[in-house]
Amino acid sequence: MGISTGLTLLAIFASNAAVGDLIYLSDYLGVPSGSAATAANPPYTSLPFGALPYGFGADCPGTFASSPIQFQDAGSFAKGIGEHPFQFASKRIDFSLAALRIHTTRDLAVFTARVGVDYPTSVNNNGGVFTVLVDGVVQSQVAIAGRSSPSIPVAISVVGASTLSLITDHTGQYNSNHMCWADASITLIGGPCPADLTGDRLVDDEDFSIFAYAYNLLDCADPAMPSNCPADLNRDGLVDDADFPLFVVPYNDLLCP
Ligand SMILES: [Ca+2]
Ligand SMILES: [Ca+2]
Repeated sequence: MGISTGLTLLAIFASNAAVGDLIYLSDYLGVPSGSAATAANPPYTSLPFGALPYGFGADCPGTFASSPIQFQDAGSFAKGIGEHPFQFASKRIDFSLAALRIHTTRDLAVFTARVGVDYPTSVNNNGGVFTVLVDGVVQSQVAIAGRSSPSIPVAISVVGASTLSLITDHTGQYNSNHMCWADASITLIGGPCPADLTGDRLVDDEDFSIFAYAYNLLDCADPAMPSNCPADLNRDGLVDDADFPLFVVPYNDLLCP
């Protein structure tokens, strides 16, 4: 079920991408908000090293709990990712930033989250280490002793990076150990660049060929049209002569603002 759900989420996200200042990574686990993940969901995420495909929560603590993430010192959070390391010691989600980048017209800048152990669904001798990798290099490592320990904010640059990995390892009791990345998100910088149809912040020949393909199809309702009809730059349902100047001016400039 993961792929179709992911595409639905993607369509919702893509329509909002140009106006938002951040994206929530829980929208890319490929399961509905409030649900525990039951399968790996490429292309946004993968579960490497033989990680078991469950125990990840979208906007919830993970595993079977559907309640919001809640830290004793910081209240509850509408968005976030829960990881349940369970007896297998380590949970890891790899986000493909390249895959995410195609669906925003701005630059991915900084990963931010508040890490802690979910208070209602964990016990006090749960706890562990939260590790953030960018392109396989450790950028942050934070230990939380248990659900009564203060939550801690993390902020890591992902500018120009390909992969963001969120790893939890339990050091305490593993049963009901719900280690959470509350508000896990990536802030966006730079101006919107809708003529960049490939998400690489350049408006070049690659974008031109995508635009030309859409221009020949004309109608956004054509089944062959790319999802969400990105070449329809004035959003009137057609890719036609009205869109052409909106494409060709940034094409001449090459660089996004
Ligand atoms: Ca481009
Ligand atoms: Ca149009």
